[in-house]
Amino acid sequence: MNIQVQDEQIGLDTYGVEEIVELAPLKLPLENRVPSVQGDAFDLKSWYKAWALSHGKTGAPSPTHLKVEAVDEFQAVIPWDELDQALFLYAQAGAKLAKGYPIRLYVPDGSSECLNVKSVVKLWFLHDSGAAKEASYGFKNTISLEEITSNKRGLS
Ligand SMILES: Nc1nc2c(c(=O)[nH]1)N[C@H]1C(S)=C(S)[C@@H](COP(=O)(O)O)O[C@H]1N2
Ligand SMILES: [Mo]
Repeated sequence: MNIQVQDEQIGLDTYGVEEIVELAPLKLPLENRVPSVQGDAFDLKSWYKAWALSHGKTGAPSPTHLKVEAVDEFQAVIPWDELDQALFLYAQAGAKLAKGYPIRLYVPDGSSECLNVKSVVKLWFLHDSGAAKEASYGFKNTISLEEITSNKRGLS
């Protein structure tokens, strides 16, 4: 199963699990940051930097949010500030994930456990300083457009 990664300032790529893991500069046991769950994980923010670099982008501004979408259309939009400890679980006991395949997001210092999105297949790195300052999550089309874009821009 493929994972799509997009950033308007960098590009759009499609990776398999092995490819996305290969790009990661910081791999670590998930339990280092999420003591209750074991597995192999990689750090989100250093992955993003490495990905930007792979496109020749060094001094690009940080995203404002990460949006993830899962196979079941569950999605979350999370402010960049909540993601310092965020990581993706990609294997457990040397095997692909039985629950959460292809990769699962964990946000240890996030505002809710509901942000630990399973079966992530799309990552959008957003640059939208007007977007919500609080994380949101839910099934696609139940999360309102207002929640995603927030601050009621463009309505007047
Ligand atoms: N893809 C996907 N990820 C998801 C959900 C979901 O419905 N679909 N539910 C979220 C919610 S609301 C919670 S509380 C946790 C539950 O994680 P668990 O299944 O490991 O208990 O997963 C989150 N990740
Ligand atoms: Mo939840």
